[in-house]
Amino acid sequence: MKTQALINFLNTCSPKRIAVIGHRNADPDAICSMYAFSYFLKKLYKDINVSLIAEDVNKVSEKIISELNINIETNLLFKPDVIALVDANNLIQIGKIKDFIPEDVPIIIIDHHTAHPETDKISRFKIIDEKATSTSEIIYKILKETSLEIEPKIALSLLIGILYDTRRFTLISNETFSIVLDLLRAGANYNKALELLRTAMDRSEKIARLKAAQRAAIHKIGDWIIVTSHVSTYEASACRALLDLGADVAFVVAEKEDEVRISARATQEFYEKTGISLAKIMEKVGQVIDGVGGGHPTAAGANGNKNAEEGIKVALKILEEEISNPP
Ligand SMILES: [Mn+2]
Repeated sequence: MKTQALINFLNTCSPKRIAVIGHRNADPDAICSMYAFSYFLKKLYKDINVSLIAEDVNKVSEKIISELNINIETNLLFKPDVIALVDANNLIQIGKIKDFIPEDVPIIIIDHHTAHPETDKISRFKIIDEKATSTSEIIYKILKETSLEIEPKIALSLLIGILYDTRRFTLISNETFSIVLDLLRAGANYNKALELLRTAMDRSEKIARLKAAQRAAIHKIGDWIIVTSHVSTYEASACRALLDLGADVAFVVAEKEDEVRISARATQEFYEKTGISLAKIMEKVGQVIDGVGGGHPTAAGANGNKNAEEGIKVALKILEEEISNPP
């Protein structure tokens, strides 16, 4: 981890005010890593003013924010000396806040998603670790390398971020358990973390998942079952539901007025056997739908504003080519 370089860079900005910005529909990893990063900044600089900002947050994050008493603002209220994008690596992901970012403010990026072509263009400093299971894990390492004490509340929030992004320890790296053990020793309460992540599924989410199944189109490519569908919202949840039903890869479109969102999920087995990364596919799909795409090898998405059908066609075409011509 380039922690010392990060500190050196921050020092050159002599920051008094820092904006820590997460992606739209901020999930618990985004919220918890932003929160732990603000703790790091406050330890580093006395009297610093740190704002945590996300255009909106998802349902489970709402519960965490109120339980842990984290203050999240929905837009920039002042001109910061530095902007830190956390759990995001490009400006499209932060939604409307993008339009309020002053051009002359340096941006740093701390993230674990597959790097996006925009990442280098917009950032003056970055820590990108695609192998990290979560951005929370990266922040943990930053705190460790600075030998800062991790307070129980910070340990709990990092544990929540890790639990969420690893889907409760299904997508782990070898290191994850030792990090978690350290967080438990620092005072994180595992049962509390699990409890905060538990949410009842909305009726509308259940309906979206059922509709996605009802409208599913099944494409058999090689030995694989690829499923495409569409809903008006909850496209990521619908993708996961289709995987549970037996799809190896699922693409679900959510379209409303001038907005197109496409979510993509693949099983771990699909990725291991084919080496095909959905992040790369969705990057191309993002261009087709006049927006941006990316993510992880088995979980990715794209946001844009047109050509939803064309986007799906392109995704299927790339999959077909890559499956029939393995590298
Ligand atoms: Mn994350």
